[in-house]
Amino acid sequence: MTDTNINTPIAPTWCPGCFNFQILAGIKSSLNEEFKKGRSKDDFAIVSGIGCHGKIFDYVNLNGINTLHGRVLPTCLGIKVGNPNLTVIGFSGDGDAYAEGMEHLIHAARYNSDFKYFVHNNQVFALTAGQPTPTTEIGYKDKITPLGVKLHPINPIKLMLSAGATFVARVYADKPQIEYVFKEAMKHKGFAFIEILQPCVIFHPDKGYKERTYSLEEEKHDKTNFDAAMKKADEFDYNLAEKIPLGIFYQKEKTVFEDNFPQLVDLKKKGIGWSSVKR
Ligand SMILES: Cc1ncc(C[n+]2csc(CCOP(=O)(O)OP(=O)(O)O)c2C)c(N)n1
Repeated sequence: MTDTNINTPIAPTWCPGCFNFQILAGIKSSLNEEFKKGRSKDDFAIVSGIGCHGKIFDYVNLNGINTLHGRVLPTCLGIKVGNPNLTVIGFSGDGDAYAEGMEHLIHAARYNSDFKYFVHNNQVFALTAGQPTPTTEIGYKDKITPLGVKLHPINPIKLMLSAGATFVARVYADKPQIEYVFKEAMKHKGFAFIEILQPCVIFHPDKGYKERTYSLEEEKHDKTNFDAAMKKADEFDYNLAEKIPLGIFYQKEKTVFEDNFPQLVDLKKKGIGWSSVKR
């Protein structure tokens, strides 16, 4: 019988009310939807970094690697190159993705390897008690920044668009939004960058963001239009903003990294690593 039980006996140690619970619930139900299509646990590998987000690795019973801080993307790439038939999913925090792992992020967009990458962006290094990250808003104060953050945050959506990413999305840490974007990302052949706006109930609670969000899909945003995507990315600069667009900013087809290597194309044809379903 195909093993599809992704629960683990480990009790989550996230804070009560942490929005990582929403992300976990969305990821689990999305994986269960994949299993209904006949796929099994052997078809997936997950990678997480170091931080509160990284604990997701302990709560989803799939193979993978809880890797070094900032090294989720090269680990995903390594797994994908080792077996291109695996569906590889990476999880990072904003510190993990945009500070320690920044150099990998740009190249991941450029490589377009066929894996999915979720960034739990709570705008702080949460596990180490709330230090500012590259997406913390100006004025944020903590013990190591008593005068407040002075630097302007980076804009990861614009960065990913500029670096050539083929799937660029942002959602809020709500289970249904995770399910929506997971489904869309799974359909995409190539690197999928998904930023999740994730309030940290202790160090960076929602600063009125949720009520300012709106859906790009409902606004009939053309996700094939690069210039329109850039314009939408500009609407929220990670400081206080009028409106925060959510959904898929941009999507396009481009050669997948693995398809540049005949030996990997051959492995794909043989379908090694798929327990039940061939693509
Ligand atoms: C190379 C390295 N630098 C720093 C640390 C210390 N460290 C552990 S967790 C963490 C914060 C992680 O923040 P983020 O990636 O935003 O994840 P979050 O805890 O917010 O989910 C840091 C700085 C480390 N483990 N390794």
